[in-house]
Amino acid sequence: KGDSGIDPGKEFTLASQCHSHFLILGLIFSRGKQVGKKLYLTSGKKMTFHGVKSLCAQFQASVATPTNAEENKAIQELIDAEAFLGITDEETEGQFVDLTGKMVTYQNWNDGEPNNADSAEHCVEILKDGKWNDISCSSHFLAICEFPA
Ligand code: NAG
Repeated sequence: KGDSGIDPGKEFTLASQCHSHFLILGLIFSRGKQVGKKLYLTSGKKMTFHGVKSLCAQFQASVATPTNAEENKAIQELIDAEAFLGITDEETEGQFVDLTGKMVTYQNWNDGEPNNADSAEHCVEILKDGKWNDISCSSHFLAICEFPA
């Protein structure tokens, strides 16, 4: 131990563990965008809603859930294809909630949506123009995770 009372070996281990977490984030997520207090990271890969949820959960993150026009725009600018949002009406048809079960106040539905086509659309995709469409949770769209920045 030095004068500071801190074991330099321990300090080094903590610092490198911290850096290795960022390295792993960089291997999984190809692009990111920060807006206000949120950081959105995308893997650039398409997967089912279940897949996106588990990917994000592995990093203690949630699925991208825009709560205002600025956040919605940030997500739109991040993607080059449709992506899942962290919003579903799986529990009660027509009641769209975030992954904590809270009713979503900000919504940006495309004209005529949500229409629950074939009575089988309980997830939400953001289209390239930023508008939302309800869609099957087992379809494949880009994964975007949301981190509190
Ligand atoms: C369909 C969409 C549906 C949407 C409709 C709007 C799929 C599988 N289905 O193509 O969600 O409500 O267009 O016209 O993308």
